[in-house]
Amino acid sequence: MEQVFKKLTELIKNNDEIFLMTHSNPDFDGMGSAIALQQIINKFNKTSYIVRNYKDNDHSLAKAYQYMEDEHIKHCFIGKTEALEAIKEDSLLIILDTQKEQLVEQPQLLKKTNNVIVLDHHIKGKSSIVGMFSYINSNISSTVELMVNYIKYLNFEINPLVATYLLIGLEIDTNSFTVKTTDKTYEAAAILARQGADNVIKQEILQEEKDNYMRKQKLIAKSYMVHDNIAICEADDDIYDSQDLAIVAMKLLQFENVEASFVIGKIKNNVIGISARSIDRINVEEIMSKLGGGGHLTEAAAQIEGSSIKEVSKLLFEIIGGNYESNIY
Ligand SMILES: [Mn+2]
Repeated sequence: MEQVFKKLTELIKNNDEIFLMTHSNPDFDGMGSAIALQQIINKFNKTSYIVRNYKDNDHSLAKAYQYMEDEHIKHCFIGKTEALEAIKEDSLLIILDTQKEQLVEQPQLLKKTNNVIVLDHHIKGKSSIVGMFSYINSNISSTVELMVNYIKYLNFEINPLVATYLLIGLEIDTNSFTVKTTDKTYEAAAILARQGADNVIKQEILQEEKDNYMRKQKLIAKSYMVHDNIAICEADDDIYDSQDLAIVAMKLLQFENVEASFVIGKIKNNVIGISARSIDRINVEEIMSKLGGGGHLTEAAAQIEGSSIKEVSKLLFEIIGGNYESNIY
């Protein structure tokens, strides 16, 4: 990884204007990493912008942005339309926590510059962005883990609040240190704790509105088992946040005998989302890719336009139906 960090540092130092972008519907792994990287870039006295969709209303991230304002932590966001106007041909664009063009916050930015760096921890797919420099390692738990190693390499002191965001990202991506967690992941957590990551602020940020919690509980109650080891939940007709579907899918893994979970719900008026999770024996990435989605062995998702929840459930059953055992190894 040292070579990667050397090269990354060199590229940052050689560019005066840098754009940072993660996937749309950002989480603390992608956005936390972008915020941390911006802090590093500030240290090198370079200008950088984090591409942000101001229409996003993720409750926890909104709290995180507010804390940054309150604590006067230097940061610089740019709207996804403004970024299109601001980026120049020779600007450096760093993509974090995804490598798929269709998943980034503003795909059109990729057409504006050829100076693209991709830093990601998802399995390399066929349609990955071709950057001038990429580091994609699916053996690490999260983009945060990569970022913490970079911080360590630079001997950089990160703001305790940002360390807190990184810890949240690490916890979310590893489902609280249960998936993809290695000794290095715990080491990253230890570094963040040493840099002042605050467990009280972490809890405050992750606290949610009771109504929202109850909505998810209802979905859990609606779930049923298939093949004795797969939990499926078909949501009602309300529109859900895709992250909430993911949280429910994750929760379902906590129940006895559940080896994989699929949560199907409306995420936009004519878009059905499926969030899939597994404890390891069932490859949900394989299943979701058959529905046009993707992800990891243990966490994946798909979005289907112009279908109903029932129709999507049927499609899922066609895949996991009779020969679902082929997905077990
Ligand atoms: Mn991630």
